[in-house]
Order: sequence, then C-alpha cells, then structure tokens
Amino acid sequence: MKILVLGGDGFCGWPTALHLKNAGHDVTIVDNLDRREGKSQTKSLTNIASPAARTRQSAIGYLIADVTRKYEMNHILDEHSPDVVVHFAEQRSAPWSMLSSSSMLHTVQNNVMGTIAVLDAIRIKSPNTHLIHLGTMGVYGYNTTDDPIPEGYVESTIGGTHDPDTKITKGGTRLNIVYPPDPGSIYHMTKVMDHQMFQFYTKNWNLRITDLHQGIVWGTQTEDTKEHPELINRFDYDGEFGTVLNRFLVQAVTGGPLTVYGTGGQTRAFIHIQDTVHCVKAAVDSGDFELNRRPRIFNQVTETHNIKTLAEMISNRTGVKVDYQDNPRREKAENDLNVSTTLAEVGNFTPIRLMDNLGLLSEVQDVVRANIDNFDPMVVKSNASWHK
Ligand code: NAD
Ligand code: USQ
Repeated sequence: MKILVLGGDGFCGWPTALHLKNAGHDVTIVDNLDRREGKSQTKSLTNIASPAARTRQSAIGYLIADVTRKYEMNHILDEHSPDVVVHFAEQRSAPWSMLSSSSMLHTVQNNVMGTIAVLDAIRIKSPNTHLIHLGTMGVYGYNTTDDPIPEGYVESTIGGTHDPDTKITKGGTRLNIVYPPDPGSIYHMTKVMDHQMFQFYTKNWNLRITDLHQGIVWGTQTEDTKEHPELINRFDYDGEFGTVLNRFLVQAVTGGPLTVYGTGGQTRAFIHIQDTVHCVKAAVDSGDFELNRRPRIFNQVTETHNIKTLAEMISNRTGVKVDYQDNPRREKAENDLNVSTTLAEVGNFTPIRLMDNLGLLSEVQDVVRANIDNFDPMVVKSNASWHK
C-alpha cells in the first residue's frame, strides 16, 4: 500500500514508518521537523541521524512540510493519492501545552488546524484514503470506574428511572454515544477536538477514519531501529517531553532522584514502542472495515501502572532514591484505571508486558549509558505548572 506517515520524524512516527516500509509498503514521511529545529524543539538524548541519512539507510523519502498548511496538504494528497495516512504530526506534550499562553495557543493552532487540513485534503483530493490518527487515553480522563473504559462508544440512557442496587434503568431513551471526554491539559483537549472533527467528517462524508487512543509510550528502540546506528530512534527525557517511565530510567542511570509528582497514586496506561508499531500496523492491515458514518476507535494499551509502584520498582532495582515532589499538575492524587482493548487480538501479536520483560528496562538504560555525553541535568526539571 501507499502510506504517508505525518510526523514520521518523531518518536512514534519514525519506528512506525520503518516497520511499515519493512513490511513491504511504499512509505513517505511528511514532517516540518519542529522537534529538531522549531518551536517545540528539544535535544534527543540519542544522536538521531539527519533526514537525509535516514532516507539513505531506509529508502523512506521525507517531504518537509507543515500539515497545518491547507494548500500544501491538498497538493500532497493530490500528488500521492495514498491508501493510508497515519497522522502523528501534533504537539504532543501535556506540560509544554501548559507552559505559557503562547505554548497553549500554538498547541491548539498546530493540532486542530493540522487535523482539519489533513481531513479536508482527504475529503477533496483522496476520499477513499484511510486516515489513522494517534489519539490518547487522556481523552477519557483518568477516573476510577466500576466497568472498564470502552473503546470509544458507550451505551447510555437519557431519562428513565435508575435503580443503583440492581443497576437497571427503566424507561428513557437509549443512545450509543462517544464516551464523555474529560481532558486534563490543553494538549489532551486538542485530541478531544480532533475526535469531534472525525465524528463530523465521517457523519457527513463517510470517510474511512480510525482513531487510536494510546497510553504512555515507553522504551526507545524497536527491532527495525536497531538494525543500523543511523536508524536509531529519538529519546526525550526533559521535564516537558520526557514521559514518566523513560524519565525514571534516565534518572536511575544518572543518579536520580526519581521525580514522583504528588503521592504517585496516579494510575496510567502504558505501551512499549514496539507494540505502538504493531498496533498501528494492525490498524493499517484491518482497514477494509465496513463504513458506518462513525470513526472506528481502538484503545492502544497493554497495561496500567501506578506511578509510585513504578518508581519503587526502579528504586529497588537500582538503589536510586524516590523524591515525592509537589505535583505541578492538576490531576487526581489517586485513581484506578480500568481499560478495554481489543487491538492486540486484531493484530494477532503478544503484547510486551513490563514485568515479563524487565530486560527491556535494562536495554533502555544501556541506550542512556551509550549516550550519556548528551545528558543535560539542567533540563530534567519541568517548568510547567497547571496552578499558575
Ligand atoms: P514527537 O514530538 O516525537 O513527534 C511528533 C512529530 O510530528 C515531530 O517529528 C514533529 O516535528 C512533527 N510535527 C508536529 N507538528 C507538525 C506539523 N504541523 N506539521 C508537520 N509535522 C509536525 O511525538 P510522538 O511521541 O512521536 O507522538 C506522536 C503522536 O502520537 C502524537 O500525536 C501524540 O499525541 C501521540 N501519542 C504519543 C504518546 C507518547 O507517549 N509519546 C502517547 C499517546 C499518543
Ligand atoms: N509524572 C511524575 N513524574 C514525572 C513525570 C510525570 O510523577 O517526572 C506523572 C504525571 O504527574 C502524570 C503521569 O506521570 O500523572 C504521566 O505523565 P507523562 O508526562 O508520562 O504523560 P502524559 O503527560 O500523560 O503524556 C504522555 C504523552 C502524550 C500521550 C499521553 C498518553 O506525552 O503524548 O498522549 O502520555 S495518556 O497519558 O494515556 O493520555
């Protein structure tokens, strides 16, 4: 298939582009290189190769373009007529989106304008293209629920009488609705807005759209990125773009402490980068689904973990201390997280679970040690606050 990977220069996009290419697809990356040299640039701990060197090693072409630009997107969709567009091209840090008024507005402008420009280019130029978008588990919020959070849609009753003991509702109107969104940052809010646009574009034009709600991605290398030093993936550990488990693994190598925000009672969903890649491929491979004027939604999660338990597990393995800091974020101090997911079954692969693959923690730490000269202790602390 002909596949465009938007945001294919980034942490999730690059290994996905490689995996799809190695599976025999015709893959082209579209990226504006914002993380290397733009508004949201930060230095990867790993020495990522230039786009030209990546192309030389992988034969994946790069188009340097900004997806928010409508005419550029129309031109690219017209020229390529892709079977699939995988859309990773967004500002993806929750703390960065809460840093300042200008980072908030940039996040909304970049993510919402990018998604509508991509959608509209597909509508006008290539309406049979399957759009696969990387959403986030954070669209649901992180509330403790008795029943698992479903994959996108939930049965609901408006009105009627509800008996809390039997959990039976009599009367009322039954509706199958999108699970009520509850975003916890400006970034997460843009993912809710993206999804609303998908609902409208499918309802009105019956486009083929899959929205993947992913948990926090950990790890750095995949089978494909390990094949050559110039294929290495980026690795973020700084206060804004580093995600929690990857940050703990860097902190454990560099002497710590492990920075737990608040009590660490927050529970979050996790997925290893190799499984991100498997899950996106599964969405590509299963793209011939029946259209029903609604986007298809999957939760991309392999497990949930409590932050405190993760920190203690790494502390016990390495002897590095845990530092419980005032939480810069406005989030529940404690929650359980129960999530439904079927994509692993669709994709027919065995998900990587942290506790069965502790060697992968050591693998990340080996990558950190090999790139230790790039480590900057000044960027570890987050500068964002939800309380200002
Ligand atoms: P990343 O920042 O490493 O990569 C994003 C890429 O998109 C970068 O290369 C950037 O230059 C590009 N980009 C951003 N705006 C663009 C624009 N307007 N035009 C063209 N290119 C643009 O982020 P990532 O971790 O790879 O995340 C990719 C996607 O996956 C995001 O949409 C994110 O919300 C989603 N996601 C990531 C995680 C995670 O833990 N990393 C978890 C769930 C979902
Ligand atoms: N946390 C700490 N210490 C740290 C960093 C984070 O305790 O040093 C805590 C945070 O308070 C939060 C949790 O760890 O409760 C997760 O934070 P994170 O920065 O790892 O992840 P988050 O901000 O949720 O965002 C990341 C990605 C985002 C993706 C999201 C998936 O950056 O792109 O959408 O994970 S999810 O969380 O499931 O919505």
